[in-house]
Amino acid sequence: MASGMLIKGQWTKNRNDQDQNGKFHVKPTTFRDRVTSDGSSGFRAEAGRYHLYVSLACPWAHRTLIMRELKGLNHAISVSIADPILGDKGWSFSETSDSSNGVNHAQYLQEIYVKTDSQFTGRVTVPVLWDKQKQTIVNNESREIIRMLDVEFAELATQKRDLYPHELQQKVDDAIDAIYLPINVGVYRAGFATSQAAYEEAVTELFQHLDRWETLLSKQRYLCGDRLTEADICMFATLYRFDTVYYGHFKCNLRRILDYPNLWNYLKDLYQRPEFKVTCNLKDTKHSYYMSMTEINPNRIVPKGPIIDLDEGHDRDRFGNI
Ligand SMILES: N[C@@H](CCC(=O)N[C@@H](CS)C(=O)NCC(=O)O)C(=O)O
Repeated sequence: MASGMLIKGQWTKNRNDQDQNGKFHVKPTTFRDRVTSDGSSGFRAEAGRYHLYVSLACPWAHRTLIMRELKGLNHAISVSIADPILGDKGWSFSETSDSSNGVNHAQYLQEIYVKTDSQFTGRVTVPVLWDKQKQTIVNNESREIIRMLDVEFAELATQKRDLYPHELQQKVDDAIDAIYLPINVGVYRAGFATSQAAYEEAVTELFQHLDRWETLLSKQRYLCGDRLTEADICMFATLYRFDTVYYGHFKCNLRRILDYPNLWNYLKDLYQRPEFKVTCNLKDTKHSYYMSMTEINPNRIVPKGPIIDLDEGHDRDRFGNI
């Protein structure tokens, strides 16, 4: 993805995400403050104070939307959805305007970053958690945002489920770590590789890890056992896009998720829950990837297929219905 970046607060189109060996790297995100339930961090969890900037195409942003639904935090945290296609100036809000909900009246996401730090240097990414009170970005790292929504906003949540249960915390953190580089980033490492060797390394590792989770999911319903956790949200966002986008567009084509009985049924199981389904938009996702990333799809043709049905029955109730 080479839409551009900010350098000292100025938008530039010069950007390179690959090293000299053609390997794609993700640079760490910059805004890492935390909302806390007691306000000790300077950001207290309060209804109406925070806003999320997301794209429906983006798997990282998707995590935050799912968590917001699962916790029943829609009343507490508002959302702006970016236009599907990542343009020359990055994510924009022309169609589903940010001004319509009166938060920042921003046309481009980059304005939010510059408002927070006029000298900002880095990629302008979704998701973003914005503090309407302090007029600043709190955090732009999905893994940390979902943890805050889950744990720190718990008192505001209308759904009292805990996706980071005490007895599973280490397991959840380990699972999120374990899937991050080979799977969540792995699809991008394959898709954005600019050398054969870098591509093959990424794709081999990706499928080795999918194979391992396939085996595990033959014995248990969820990644960390018999309870839905944050780790499942992180896995879901990648699996959901796999057969439709990553298989073709990113050449992750050793197998489809459809070819893995357990991963496929696990994906359908999660997708069919209303809190997941309402956050899903495959049409926008597909258009976004195929039309934004012109360096790997220069003619911007969006494939018609594949024909897959995430609503067909699944077999995961065999593990018990939790
Ligand atoms: N590590 C970040 C990654 C976020 C990210 O890479 N988002 C992509 C969309 S999928 C983005 O906004 N890209 C814009 C760009 O790179 O210019 C997170 O998990 O929140």
